[in-house]
Amino acid sequence: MKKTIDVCFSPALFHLYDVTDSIVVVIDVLRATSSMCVAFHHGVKSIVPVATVAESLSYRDKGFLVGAERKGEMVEGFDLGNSPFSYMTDLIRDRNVALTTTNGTQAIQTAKNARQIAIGSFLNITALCNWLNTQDSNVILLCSGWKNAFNFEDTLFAGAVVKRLLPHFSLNDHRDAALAAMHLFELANNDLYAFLERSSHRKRLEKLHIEDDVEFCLKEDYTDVIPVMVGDAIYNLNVLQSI
Ligand code: 3SL
Repeated sequence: MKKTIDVCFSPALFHLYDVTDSIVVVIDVLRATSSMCVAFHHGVKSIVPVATVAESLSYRDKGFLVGAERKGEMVEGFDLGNSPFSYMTDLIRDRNVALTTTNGTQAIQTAKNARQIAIGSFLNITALCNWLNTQDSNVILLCSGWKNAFNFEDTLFAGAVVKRLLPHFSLNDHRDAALAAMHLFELANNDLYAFLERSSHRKRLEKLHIEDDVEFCLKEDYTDVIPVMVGDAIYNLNVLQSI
């Protein structure tokens, strides 16, 4: 039987999905899962996604670097925020990081009952899709959205993955989300950045003068890392497999 691929537009809808036999790919293109991909590309050892700022800070005593984003900005007193550019540094090599962000790390928590959790972004799309193809498992693409609401950028990425995987996977006959995401991606494909011009999060980040982050996060294949959750932390699968 063909494996299935499905899309969940928001963590608030996630209870409708049967995740126990699925790999759940958590998506927060702007910017949490993009920054995680960059961090693993630059040698971070692990990332523990946590819900609250206080929880993240508590990891400092355990020797972790601590990261926190709220309202798009790094929380004062933390080592790291949520810009992919802040993870392009040797300072994170072989370090454990605790991170909380507004939606991305919360979505990862939401997916905790999945058979496996992987982290997706345009920055690792080809490596991720190649890996998903080789796995004997259904796939659910979980969009982090914004505070439980739909957003464009995560849906566009989900659509890009569906388009790539569809020849090898079948769609859930009872749901339209995967097809809708793919159609949206096809509509936007020529210029994702322009397509997102009026989108809520691009506007939010524009106000913070971080359009560069948006442009960067829409680039395909910056890295071949596949971050996966093991226990409470995320690791680079390529590193785990080489041990
Ligand atoms: O929502 C999140 O988790 C963040 O990625 C939001 S932001 O891009 O850092 O504002």
